[in-house]
Order: sequence, then C-alpha cells, then structure tokens
Amino acid sequence: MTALRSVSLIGAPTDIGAGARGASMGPEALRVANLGATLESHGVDVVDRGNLSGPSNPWQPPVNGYRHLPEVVQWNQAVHDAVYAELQLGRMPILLGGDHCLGLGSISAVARHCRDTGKKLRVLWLDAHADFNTSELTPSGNIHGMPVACLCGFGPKELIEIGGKVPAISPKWVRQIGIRSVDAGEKRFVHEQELEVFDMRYIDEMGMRHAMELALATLDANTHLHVSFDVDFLDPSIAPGVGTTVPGGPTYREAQLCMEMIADTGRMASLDVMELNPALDEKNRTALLAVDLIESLFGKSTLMRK
Ligand code: EXY
Ligand code: MN
Ligand code: MN
Ligand code: MN
Repeated sequence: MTALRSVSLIGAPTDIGAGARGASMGPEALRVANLGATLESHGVDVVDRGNLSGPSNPWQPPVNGYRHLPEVVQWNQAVHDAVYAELQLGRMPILLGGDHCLGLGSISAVARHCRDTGKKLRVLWLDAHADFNTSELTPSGNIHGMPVACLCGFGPKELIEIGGKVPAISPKWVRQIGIRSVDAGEKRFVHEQELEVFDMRYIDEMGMRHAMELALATLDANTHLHVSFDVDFLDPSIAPGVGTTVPGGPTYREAQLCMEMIADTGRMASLDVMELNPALDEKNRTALLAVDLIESLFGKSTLMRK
C-alpha cells in the first residue's frame, strides 16, 4: 500500500540543536541496525546517499534565546537541499538524524515540493515533546525544542526563511501524537495556535487506534503524508537511547499500531527518524527498535488477516 517504493537515506550527523551530545551518531547506529537491507527485504529500492556535512558542535550557551543558531541554520540548509533534491527525483527521503531541529530543513523542503506539485501536506509529529518553543518561551535555548514553531513562522528570520516561503506550513496541517512534556509558555502557545495534539492522556483514555484514526482522517489521493518520528516518542523502558526521555510513552504494541495505521493509508511520502542517541543506548537496542517500527511503516504487518 505504501505509495513510494524508492527510498533515499540521508544522514545528518549532528547534535547541534540538542541539550545532550550524541545524536550525531544516530545515522550510523541506524545503518548498523541494518535499516537499508531491512527495507530492501520488503521490496523497497534503497539508495544510501551517505552523510551530509556541516559545522561541528561548539557547545556554547544560548545567545538571545538560541543555542548555536548560525550552525543550526547551516545544517538545516543542507538538509533542506538534500531532501528537496530527492523529492524532485520522485524518491522518498528518509532523514536519519541527528537532533530534531533538522525537522525544519526536512519539512520546509517537503512543503516546498508540495507547493511545486499542488499537493496537500499532512505532518504527523510523533514525539514526547511539542517542539513549539520560541526564543521568548524556551527554558533551554535548544533549537530542537523549536522546529514546529519555526515551520509555522515563529522563529528567527534566517531559519524560518529556509524554504523560501514564510510560514512554511500552517498549524492546521500538523497532528502531534504521544505528547507528554510541554513547557508552560509553550503549552499556552500550542493552544493559541490551535495545534491538534493527541497527548498521552488522550491515548490512555481513547486508545492509539482512535487517536490515529483522527490524525489520519481526511487524507486523500492528493495528500503528501510526512512522518517526523522523534524516537523519544517511545516509552523509555523500550527506547532508552535518546537524550530527553519522558516516562509514560507508547508501549511496543501501541507504537506498532501507530506505524501500521500510517502504512495502511499508503500516503507516507517522506520520513524523519530523529534524536536517536547511541551514546545513551544499550547495545543499539533503540536503533534496532526504530528499524523494526520503520519496517511497519513500510507495510510489514504482524496481522494474521490478509
Ligand atoms: N521543551 C524542552 C526545551 O525546549 O528545552 C525540551 C525539548 C526537547 C525536544 C526534544 C527533541 O524533542
Ligand atoms: Mn512527489
Ligand atoms: Mn522532537
Ligand atoms: Mn522529543
């Protein structure tokens, strides 16, 4: 059912927007966990484009509410160009992060491609965090807590202009799943901008199935579905290898169901796999789990029924 069967892996080995070092090793851990060969075993044509390059992490404190803003801009520009190039080739980009600040480069490229091709865009943001901070609201200055706000036009000029149009996306196109850690000011801003959030309380009460039915409602044949998968979406008991663990996330089966329901739509046309931090992992188990879940996104089903 998956729409695109030609995939390009793009590594973005940086932790420039994060509060802990180590996500820079994420792309290699996903390769070591056999992401490419695993997708090929499901009939997907996979090309690994290797890693992008960019500035090293200077590990400086925030300046005017942002840590490492010039470096974050450079990395996001590289991601934007690489993701956009794959979409123009008719291939599905899979961005291997890297921290989640790079969702800005990726999704701004997807939004630009949708404008070129007259497609509607739906962004599924799978995360423990809303990533909707601004320089005024952030408690840390870490830009991985800001990409959704930047995409919606709230952020520094040099970042929000990367895709050529400000804002790159409308909050109406976004559905957030698994959210359970939002800062006080950030929460007010999420409500003000009317982001549609299926937080863990919602999933506890209504179930992953109902959350995903609503998050995936009104997709049609002309919709480009982008999935931005922050690995800290998952419960830390199954996914310890991330820098910002938050207890109370989706279980293994809830996460599988989420991925299987996305696969069933046949509409996923781009994917980010972000925040994997091998320095904090145990024998690469979080990377192996991420690959297992990505297989489900590509239609591997544990179902007996046909
Ligand atoms: N909300 C916190 C901050 O802005 O510092 C934590 C953000 C963590 C973001 C992670 C990757 O999704
Ligand atoms: Mn396309
Ligand atoms: Mn995130
Ligand atoms: Mn997160």
